[in-house]
Amino acid sequence: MNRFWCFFFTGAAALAVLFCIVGSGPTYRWWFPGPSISPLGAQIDDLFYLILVITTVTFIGVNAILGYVLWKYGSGKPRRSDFSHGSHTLEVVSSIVTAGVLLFIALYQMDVWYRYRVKSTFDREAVAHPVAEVTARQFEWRIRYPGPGKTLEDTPQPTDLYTVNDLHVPSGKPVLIKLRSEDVLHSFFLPHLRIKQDAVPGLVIPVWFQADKTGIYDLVCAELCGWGHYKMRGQLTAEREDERQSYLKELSKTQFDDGVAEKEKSE
Ligand SMILES: [Cu+2]
Repeated sequence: MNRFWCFFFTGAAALAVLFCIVGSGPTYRWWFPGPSISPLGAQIDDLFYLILVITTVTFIGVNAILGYVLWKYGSGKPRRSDFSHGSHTLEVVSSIVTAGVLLFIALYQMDVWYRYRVKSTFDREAVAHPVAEVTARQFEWRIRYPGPGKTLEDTPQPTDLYTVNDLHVPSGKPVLIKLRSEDVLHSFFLPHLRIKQDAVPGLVIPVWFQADKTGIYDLVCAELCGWGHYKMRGQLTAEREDERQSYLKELSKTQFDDGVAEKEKSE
């Protein structure tokens, strides 16, 4: 019975590791919805796995020591505890090692951070022609596209096209959206691309990404923004440029339809 706590704590830690291994496998996919479809996302995954390896090794190491101590002192006759000031050397070594690991991660991730966040590194073409303005509000994504052949302006234009919860972007090249919020904090999250950016009231935040595979992907809100947070489920449609153009044309037809059939107009 005295060794119960040893089994309890090491067992719980082993179960946690086991769940993570099984859950991350292709059967359950608790972590990522498949491999990243964006080149930057793949780099972000590499960082994620690097940090995961470091934390897993630390986790297993710490629990092994805990298990050993519980095993060693968890049996035998109860005895008086030793009084100890601790070990100065051990504290210095563990502080330096921890600082070293953190410093390494901080430096190692800078390249990815730089590409993702520093405006001067953004693709020039994408910056010059943002595909859309995405405005988060309780509880939907409002999307404003520039009219055909137009460039997105900061303020709404009569030729702009509007839709909700469906963001169409061309695949295979970097695109930029302008992210805003109308009310509270939201978070623009494209899990398949590993893109996540807070939408902050009062700010217009440029977000760039590149979907290399055509398809329909999740666009969700990753910030608990009110009772209807769960309803902010949109989609990202990555398609060929010509498909996107015909989508916009269709959208424009619907939006500017005055209810009079074409035939009647010409009469
Ligand atoms: Cu939200």
